[in-house]
Amino acid sequence: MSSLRLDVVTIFPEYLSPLDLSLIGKARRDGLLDLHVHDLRDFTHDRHRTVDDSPYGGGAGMVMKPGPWAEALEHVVAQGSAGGAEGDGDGDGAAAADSAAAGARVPTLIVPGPGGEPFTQQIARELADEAWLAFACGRYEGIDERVYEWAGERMPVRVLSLGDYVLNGGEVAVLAMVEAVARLLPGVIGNAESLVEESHEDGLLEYPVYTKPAEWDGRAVPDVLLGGNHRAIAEWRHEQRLQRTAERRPDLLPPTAVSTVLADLEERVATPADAPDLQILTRACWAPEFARYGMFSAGEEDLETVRTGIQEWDTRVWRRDGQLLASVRVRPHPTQESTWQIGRLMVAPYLQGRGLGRELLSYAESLAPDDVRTLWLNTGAKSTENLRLYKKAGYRVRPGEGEFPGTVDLTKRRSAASLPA
Ligand code: JD8
Repeated sequence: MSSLRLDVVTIFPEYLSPLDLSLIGKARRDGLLDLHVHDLRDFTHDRHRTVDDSPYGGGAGMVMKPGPWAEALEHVVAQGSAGGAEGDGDGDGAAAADSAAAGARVPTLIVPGPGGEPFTQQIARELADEAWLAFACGRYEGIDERVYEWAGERMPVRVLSLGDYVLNGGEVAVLAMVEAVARLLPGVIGNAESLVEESHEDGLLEYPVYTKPAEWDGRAVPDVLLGGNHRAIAEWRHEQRLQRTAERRPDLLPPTAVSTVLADLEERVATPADAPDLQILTRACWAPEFARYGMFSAGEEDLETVRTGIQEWDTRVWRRDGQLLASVRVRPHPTQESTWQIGRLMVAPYLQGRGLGRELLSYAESLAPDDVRTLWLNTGAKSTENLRLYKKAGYRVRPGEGEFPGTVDLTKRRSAASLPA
């Protein structure tokens, strides 16, 4: 198992001592991580070991001198690539051989700075694939700009920011970046499995976690977690992750999950002009049915039939930027008294699984006139997702074949609550 070599240059070497602790400390002892900390002042030649001077052009504070930085980085490159005879000179006595950065002639230099590219989990993954990283911890008002140019002529340089707030130096950022990178290395985190479902790993925030006791301070653990139904637990956790991300970090939501509510879309009563788009949405939504049953039913409707449907049903369409994303149609059941027929509940495939279907159904139910007592649906006998959604919404499958071959009818008594007072 190859080890990642890390060199950190700073005027506060003790600031990095937290990396001796916990999993990162263990990873170093297990040889998974080869960390070397260098004191920038060791690369000065004056009695006061000066690393800073006043800024050209005036202004507050001091700027870090280029000379010591160049010497320090030359030392790092020399030690790391050769694994230097006398060891790597950082006094940790690590044998020369194992400190050579396997296969890398020069390190990738990371310079933390408030103006840098935002550091993210994606960048952490990229850096974890490297063999050798060097970190330059600035202080004062920053490092003389010529050091960035000088280094860029010798090695890859990335200026990274920990976040949109100001720190006094780069050390805290290096601590965070080293931890975020090192924990992705094989063997550092006990069960790598737990890495999978983490925040930012797949873009969503993590789900809430609970442990014993099941009742604490009169507060219960969600039942679904106690039920042992792993599929239900996984669904609940995914829903929690979506909700939390939508609430706290909508910017992280994948486009598919943005605005998973009808209210964000433009709703209209369909007209024959909507027929072409409705035909497309219907075919897209019925394709899985075709795969399942080899029958296409609604998906086979030609444009004229779709237009007829628009005239015979109260068809609602939801668009965003003109794109048809959802539709449902309703009408009084032609043969069953005070029964409200709901049909063609459709959500664009890439938006499915986000609760829009449930919203469409309850909206279609809300359109029922006051005299309606029964709500009626029809779906494929093997359409597991649709059947799960409808049963979850309180519908019961009617015995026998449904209105069309291979389908079932489902009904639900209209709840007193939804009836007018
Ligand atoms: C490196 C010097 C201090 C910054 C004058 C305050 C990262 N997210 C972040 N915020 N701040 C830093 C950071 C700050 C640093 C240095 C990183 C080196 N300072 C300077 C400019 C304004 N002082 C950071 N990553």
